[in-house]
Amino acid sequence: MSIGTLYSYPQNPRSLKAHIAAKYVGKSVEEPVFDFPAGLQTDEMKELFPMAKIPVFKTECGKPIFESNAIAYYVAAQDESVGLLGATAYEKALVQTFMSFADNEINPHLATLLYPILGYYKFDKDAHTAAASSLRRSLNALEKWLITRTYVASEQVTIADIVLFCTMIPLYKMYLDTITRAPFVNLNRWFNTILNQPNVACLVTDFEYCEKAVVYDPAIHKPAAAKEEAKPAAAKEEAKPAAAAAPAADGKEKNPLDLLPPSSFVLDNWKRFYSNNSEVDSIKYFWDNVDLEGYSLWLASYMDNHLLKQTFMTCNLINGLFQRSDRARKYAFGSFAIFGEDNNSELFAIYLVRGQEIPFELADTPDLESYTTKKLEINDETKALVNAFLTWDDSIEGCSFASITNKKFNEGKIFK
Ligand SMILES: N[C@@H](CCC(=O)N[C@@H](CS)C(=O)NCC(=O)O)C(=O)O
Repeated sequence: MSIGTLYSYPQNPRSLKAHIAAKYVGKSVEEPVFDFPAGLQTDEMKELFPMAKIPVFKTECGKPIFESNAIAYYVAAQDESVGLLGATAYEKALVQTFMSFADNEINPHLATLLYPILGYYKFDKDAHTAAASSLRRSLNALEKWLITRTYVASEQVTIADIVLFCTMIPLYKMYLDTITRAPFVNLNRWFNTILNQPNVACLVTDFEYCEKAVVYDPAIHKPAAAKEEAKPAAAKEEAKPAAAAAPAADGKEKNPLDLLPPSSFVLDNWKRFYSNNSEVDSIKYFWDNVDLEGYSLWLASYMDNHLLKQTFMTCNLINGLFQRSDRARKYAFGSFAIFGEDNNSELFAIYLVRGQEIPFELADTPDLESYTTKKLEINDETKALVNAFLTWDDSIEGCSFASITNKKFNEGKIFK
């Protein structure tokens, strides 16, 4: 029996919340084909749904409900004995916790990260970086919460799992690729558990985990006309490339880094020297030749060391970063080092980059957002650190990792 009508667009993850809840309570929710936004502009619909966003819901007696969580809640409340609302006062509070968490601690960051790709928002590099960091904090919190729990609020699926799951679908489809999600073992297990619930699996039939994160590219991700209509009014601005690329005489756009004053230090020569000579000779070559006006040195410190497990997995993490940083090879050299041992390790890197900022091509990988980066002022301590990253051997005179870690060097990888 239908308990009401949902108005939305097909495959809207927000509407999915109500459809899943309906499966659990054994009711059905109608969802006729709907012309959005025109369908919300009739006098009747304007009166019922002043916010004019979808999804919206009319109960079988014509009463309006808007906000997708509230719609799903109403559906779940059709049979409280199923337990979707939580059994005790405490569980009910946790249900609220994770519905709010999905809306406030996941969705806004997801929107900042993914909506530019979908053509809904203008890309903003600073906002993107901040959102990636805030999202990681939220994912870390969920990861910890789920160490001892199968579901977020109860011993069984609740509406909180459903809401959080639906909110996270776009992340698992587009952002959390194999390597990025690898540290979130408990969160992944939870997501997969919900995905495979029969009441979910019968509705989410085309889900595929993201293998490689979709990265914003100004040349590809222009706002599409069709999508323009659905996006929030405040976001209706033309997307522009984040890094200003300057037109060259031949009409092709040049990377701003190629327009910097020429440098005496040739990155390719350095990479070749480093590959073909001893580490000790490389240190000498490096400091004899490096031009720290045309280039800068950076320390990158991985922020989620507590999530690092076996060293080979950390190597995969680094390899993934290297793959996704491919277009930065022309402008950067890096040395990555893992310290400590399995389940007790730390990850750091040193980058030499063209210019005085981390190049867009490097910063734009989702991976680098898991690191704090600090420009190195050159003094004896930082020189010793750079030398240690070039030799991976701090027993050599003039090489020392002591300023960043007291753990022993374990394994390293070079980005060149
Ligand atoms: N918090 C609301 C958000 C609804 C929402 O943003 N809907 C989008 C489509 S998924 C929309 O209608 N956007 C059009 C607009 O912002 O004008 C909910 O969860 O229902």
